[in-house]
Amino acid sequence: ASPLPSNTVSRRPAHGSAAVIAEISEGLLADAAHTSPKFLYDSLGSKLFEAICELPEYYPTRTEASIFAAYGADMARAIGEGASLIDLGAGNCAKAAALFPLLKPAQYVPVDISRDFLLGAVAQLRQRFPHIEMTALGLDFSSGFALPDSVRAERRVFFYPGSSIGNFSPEQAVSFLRGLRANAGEDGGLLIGVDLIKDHAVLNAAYDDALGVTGAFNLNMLRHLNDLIGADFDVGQWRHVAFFNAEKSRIEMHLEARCPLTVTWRGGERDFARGERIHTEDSYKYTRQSFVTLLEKAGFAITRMWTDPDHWFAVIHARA
Ligand code: AVJ
Repeated sequence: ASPLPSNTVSRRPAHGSAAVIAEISEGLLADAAHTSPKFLYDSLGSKLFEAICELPEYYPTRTEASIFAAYGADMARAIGEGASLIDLGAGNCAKAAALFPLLKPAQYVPVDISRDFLLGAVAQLRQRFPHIEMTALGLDFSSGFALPDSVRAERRVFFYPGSSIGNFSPEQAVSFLRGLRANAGEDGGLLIGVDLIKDHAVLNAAYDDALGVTGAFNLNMLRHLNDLIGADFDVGQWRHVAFFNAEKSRIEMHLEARCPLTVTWRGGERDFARGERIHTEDSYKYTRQSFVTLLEKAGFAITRMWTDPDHWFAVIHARA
């Protein structure tokens, strides 16, 4: 039991497993240093991401929410009641909870790498929706996962909102989606949100906001790495860099060394020159057509697409 009230950030360092340490070390030691964006989400990182979603510049969350608000009933008709709704990267579970009254799922299965944050959210949700069976899974699903037997086998519908699919390269996305399709079974499906290519200034501002919340979110990864691998990153020596790479159709986030420095961690060490970067996240942007093609490559059959009037964001229902 934690001595801290549940609404405070846990200060207990969460040391990474040997596999996590190996994964991070390998990325930090690569010629072009990189880390997986999943390490952005410790308890504080999840809260900073919630704050990002409130920013005027960060249009994806509110644009997607406007699509759910306008077409939620339509989506529920396409999907049908009584599904097992498997929410990938559920976070605070707010997006799925907003759909419960329309979708009427029999079971809700939120999955998130930020386990403590997820369990807090689910505890509140159980009070509000006592008739929905809830099975929270605190795990990393980014490299594929097997669902436990407690998840009903019939009518599995994966819910993957927020354009989180954008963290995968298109090739990785196809194989990840193939895995979902295999797990969904014949009567299952997918409800997925995807961010669309738009004016580059809009894209850039969304990942480099005036308040610096996205910068804090990115820099917080260094604190998380300090916990996970016993590193000695000094956050003040780094700066947030984010920009749209049009050639690759993705936002890139990096952390850039402000001065020459050395980082040491359990089993490793690296020098960084001034201006040298760690690539922390990609967020791929698609056209409606390019994303439909990607879903079809993964074997899904598209039933419906919903979008906002500006075509900034799309929500798609696909059958396995
Ligand atoms: C949670 C992956 C959808 O790419 O927009 C927000 C994460 N990174 N601001 C995104 C993020 C910087 C977000 N996803």
